[in-house]
Amino acid sequence: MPEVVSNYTYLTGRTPLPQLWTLGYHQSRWGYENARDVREVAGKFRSLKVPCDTIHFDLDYMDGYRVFTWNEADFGTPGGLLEELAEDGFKVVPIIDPGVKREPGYDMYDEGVKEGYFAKSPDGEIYVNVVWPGEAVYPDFGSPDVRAWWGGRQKYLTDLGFKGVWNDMNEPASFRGELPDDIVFTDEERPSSHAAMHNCYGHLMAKATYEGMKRADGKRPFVITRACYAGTQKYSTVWTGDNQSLWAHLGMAVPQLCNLGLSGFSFAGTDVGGFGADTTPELLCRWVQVGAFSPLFRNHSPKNTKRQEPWQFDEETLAINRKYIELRYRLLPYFYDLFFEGEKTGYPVLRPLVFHYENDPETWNQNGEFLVGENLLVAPVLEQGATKKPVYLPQGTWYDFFTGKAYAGGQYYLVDAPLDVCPLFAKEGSMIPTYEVMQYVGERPYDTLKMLVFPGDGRYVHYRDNGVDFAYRSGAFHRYVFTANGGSVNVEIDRDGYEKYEKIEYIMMGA
Ligand code: NBV
Repeated sequence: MPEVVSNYTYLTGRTPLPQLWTLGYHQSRWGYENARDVREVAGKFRSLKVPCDTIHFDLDYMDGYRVFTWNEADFGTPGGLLEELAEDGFKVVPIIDPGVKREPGYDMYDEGVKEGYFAKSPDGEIYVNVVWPGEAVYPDFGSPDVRAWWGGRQKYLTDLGFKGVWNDMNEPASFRGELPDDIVFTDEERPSSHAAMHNCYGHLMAKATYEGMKRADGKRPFVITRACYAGTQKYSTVWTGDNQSLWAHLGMAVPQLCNLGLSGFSFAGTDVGGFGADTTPELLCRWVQVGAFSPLFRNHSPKNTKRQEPWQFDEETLAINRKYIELRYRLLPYFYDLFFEGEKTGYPVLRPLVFHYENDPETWNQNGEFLVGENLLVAPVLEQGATKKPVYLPQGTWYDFFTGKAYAGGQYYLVDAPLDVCPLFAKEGSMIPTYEVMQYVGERPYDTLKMLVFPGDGRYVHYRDNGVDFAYRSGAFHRYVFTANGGSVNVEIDRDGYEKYEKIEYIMMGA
């Protein structure tokens, strides 16, 4: 199976190493309607000491839902709020939909009409449907010129201070019926049709966005897209769209993310807490436990539902959210190493058990647990009211990550899982790199690496770079190789292209 995934991603492309902050916690809500609201949310994260790197701006930050504009009436001076949030370590990611408001005098519309950048009806008229801004037209992303134009617009966002882009509604969605099959789109240099281009519309929008972001700030672009195609992993992360705050949808999150991983989408996530309908304290606690191990870790919900930031319920819910978000921040170097490896091998960060144990039929249908890399096995509680979890551990010895208790693999266990426990196991011989908890990536330098060393012999390669740009591709990184043998650990530096840690601590795990 690893070979198949490796070959498939060789053909369609691999998820590139992201910026480190994108692996932290993201808070979103379609319902942050003004600067005051956003400031309050940001302030709560810092005062309650719940780590958070990213806040997402949904539709309301735009002026009348016109893409590449800013709503000054509710969000103040363009970019001012972003600067303020940046001082507190927050990165902001705005939503951008493909539909451009049909409005003479609006620069995006005027430019696109002048240059012939919008899809047309067979009679040659620009095709109009309805989305958030009302009547809207659709950029023809199959054309390289349109992608270059759209890509160039990302500079407007980075100049304001935005750090990534969230592409939504790019199926493309429409409110006044489906786009007819014969709408004329372009396929590179050739005229084509909606019927032929529909499935790759989101892919091409993400490609335009990625390339534009890369040109705009030279950093590793952070793009999220709702619609995608084979290969979109080269440009963008994905989320699983509008789930509901239902236990059944939490249950689906595990196979969805495993399947996305096997399909090359290493950087994927679900809306933590569930998007539609009201979440509950218990559901949010169990979802944050899955989210903490999902490559993309974002809590998101819409207007007219109960708010679901970590503090919206009781002290216990807040404490459980904090515990798992903090655990995620501790595990950041482990996730980052997996992304670095994945860029070379195509192996996903989050994997089904069968990925590594394909000869063990017991792993074939395990939809209730998953691996993060080869060394961590996560067995989240996915059922309402459950405080025990049946866990299958594959061959070898596994160690409870929290208590150090050893379990012989190749069998099932019924383990205790009260609300604040997500059963988590480390494989024998594994070494897990961790950082101290910070409130956001870069709050202080990561100068100490804490290696958790589980009993057994093993080898682990740890990677370190500036976490931001493409310098690593010309060798600006550090690589440490750890070997555990008979109870002692040895470290060698096999690539010396970046700053060293000041200190490496070893924490011997196991009961
Ligand atoms: O932009 C509003 C929402 C967004 O919050 C959600 O994440 C997307 O999947 N968007 C869909 C459009 C409206 C959906 C009802």
